[in-house]
Amino acid sequence: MRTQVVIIGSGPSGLLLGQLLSQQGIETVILDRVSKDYILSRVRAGVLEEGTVQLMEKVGAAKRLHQEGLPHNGFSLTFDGRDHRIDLVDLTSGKRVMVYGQTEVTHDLMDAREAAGLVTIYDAADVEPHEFEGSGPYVTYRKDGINHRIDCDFIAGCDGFHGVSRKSVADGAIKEFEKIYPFGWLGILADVPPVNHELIYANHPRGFALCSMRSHTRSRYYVQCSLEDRLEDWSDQRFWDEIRRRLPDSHAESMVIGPSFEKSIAPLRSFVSEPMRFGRLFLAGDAAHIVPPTGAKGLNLAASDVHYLSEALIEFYRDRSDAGIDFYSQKALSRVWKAVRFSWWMTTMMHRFTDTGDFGQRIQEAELDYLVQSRAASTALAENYVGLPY
Ligand code: RFL
Ligand code: PHB
Repeated sequence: MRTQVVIIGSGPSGLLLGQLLSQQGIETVILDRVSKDYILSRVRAGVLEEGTVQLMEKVGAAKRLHQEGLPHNGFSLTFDGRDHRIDLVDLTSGKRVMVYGQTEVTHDLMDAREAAGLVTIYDAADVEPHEFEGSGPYVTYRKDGINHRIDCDFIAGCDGFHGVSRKSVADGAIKEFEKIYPFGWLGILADVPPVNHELIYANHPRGFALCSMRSHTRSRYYVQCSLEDRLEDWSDQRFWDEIRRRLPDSHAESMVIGPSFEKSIAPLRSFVSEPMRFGRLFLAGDAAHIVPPTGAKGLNLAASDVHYLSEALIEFYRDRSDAGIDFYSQKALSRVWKAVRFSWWMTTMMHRFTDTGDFGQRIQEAELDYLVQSRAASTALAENYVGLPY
């Protein structure tokens, strides 16, 4: 088989790239090692920047997002018994975010791809990119016991942090930057109405907590937990008791509780690999970088990466120019590092650290106090949260 661009990974970055390219007549094949149902069972991000929403509109996959998504004009920061609202619209002259689950984004993009009759091969085993440093790259994989090869012009590695694309690059050609945080997030989904109409990010002596949502009847809640914790340690009752302790009384008292139907623990890390291009192989999304979820940036960075990458590839096919692809890595990384910085800062400000001592604790308190007193500091937070311009 031959195509123009092989996309490894059918997560949001791969699917969005596929739509952006096919709209311009560029042929793609998407390969994923797992099934469609498995991808749709993963519960992940929930907050979309306006730029991400606009990309969904551009590829004609935003109908349901506009029907069911919840526009949010602000969120709360609670700490030291205080409840401070960050008014995104006021602080950013009219910008807001959209609460709409990544699972739904993925679903809508899969539907758009299917409607356009484009090829996605699920359950593709042993996917491997080859010869991307030369002019004739190809990808091999195995499906139902049969070996396949797809020749192509370019390979897009959209296969997440554990994918094969980044690992295929020669050791000396890549530089990795990493920070592991000494805690994780325990998250649940439950069909109970959200405790507040906007998100609450809570800093508490017992640890961070986040109250988010998927709809008016479905809540997504998280608590900071130890990396040693196992899911069996966390009954629903323990979770509800713990999150209520970490919220101001008014919210704790009004929180509706009920059985969870999803529960998982995620470790927190910051990670960037440079560059994001190796000859005819490009990395995008979590394949190239990971941010802790505190700033709600992971999915949004995946979207901005594929925006830059699609523009570069479209320019290549339309103008026969390498300028865009030569500049892709630098352009994407410049936005990536700003989101990495913001996510690290939000994480540092909102979590309990056992390793920074009393000094670190006082610095955190001063940071929060400054943030709520200074419009300039609140504006910097709001500007990053709604997403820096592309
Ligand atoms: P994905 O979604 O991981 O998709 C990669 C796809 O590649 C496939 N794959 C392979 N296919 C073929 N061969 C191989 N060898 C392969 N290896 C992997 C996988 O099966 C998969 O289908 O990466 P992508 O597309 O780059 O998307 C990135 C986002 O998923 C991620 O950044 C976000 O979920 C992060 N994130 C959040 N981001 C936000 O913007 N806002 C949020 O509110 C937010 N909340 C979160 C989050 C991540 C979380 N976790 C998972 C820690 C909350 C949580 C709890
Ligand atoms: C979510 O709804 O899953 C969510 C929201 C905001 C975050 C992280 C996750 O910062």
